Amino acid sequence: MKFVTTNIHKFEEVRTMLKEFGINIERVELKISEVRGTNEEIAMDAALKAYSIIKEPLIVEDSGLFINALNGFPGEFSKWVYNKIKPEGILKLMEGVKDRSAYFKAVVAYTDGKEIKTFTGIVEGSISYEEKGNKGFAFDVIFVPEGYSKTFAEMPEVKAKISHRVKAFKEFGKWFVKRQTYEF
Ligand code: ITT
Repeated sequence: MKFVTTNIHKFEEVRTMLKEFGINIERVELKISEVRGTNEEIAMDAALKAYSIIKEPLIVEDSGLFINALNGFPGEFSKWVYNKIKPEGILKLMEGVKDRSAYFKAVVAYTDGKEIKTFTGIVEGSISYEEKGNKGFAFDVIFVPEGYSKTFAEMPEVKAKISHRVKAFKEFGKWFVKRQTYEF
């Protein structure tokens, strides 16, 4: 199965987990222009665009960090915001803000050219007061999942179990296996 992404971290975070479902993924790097919209709309649009190029069953994933006190910012703009202001810039925006609750969301879109399906995963948590840890990527250094006191960047083994991405891909895995069972 092709996983179309320019982000190697996304790929590495789900590769082993998907093997447990008997799904072997191969990363394909394609520059696809993203539409403006929700993670669902972006993922579905990207899946269809990628399919028109590679013409094989594939998955794409669109994700982001949503901070409640900032009305969901950076959300669908996470990649761009990360490149511009880094976690440091987010911490500045959050100075003096009491409600630090936030969540990561990932939407996986699968298409085989005939059908298109999406699977969503969310992990709740909060924004830390400083950057911590050196594992993971992007906003992992400032995201503390609910029930923990360390950031994702300090606990990759926890992230591998509870992340938005892992949840979304597990839903996909379950659906895909079931679908194969009933296919003749
Ligand atoms: P694609 O080629 O798959 O699109 P991308 O990195 O451009 O790779 P997105 O457009 O979905 O992916 O942007 C998601 C951004 O959200 C990502 O670049 C990070 O800034 C942030 N993000 C998503 N998941 C994250 C995670 O698990 N840890 C830290 N930051 C994350």
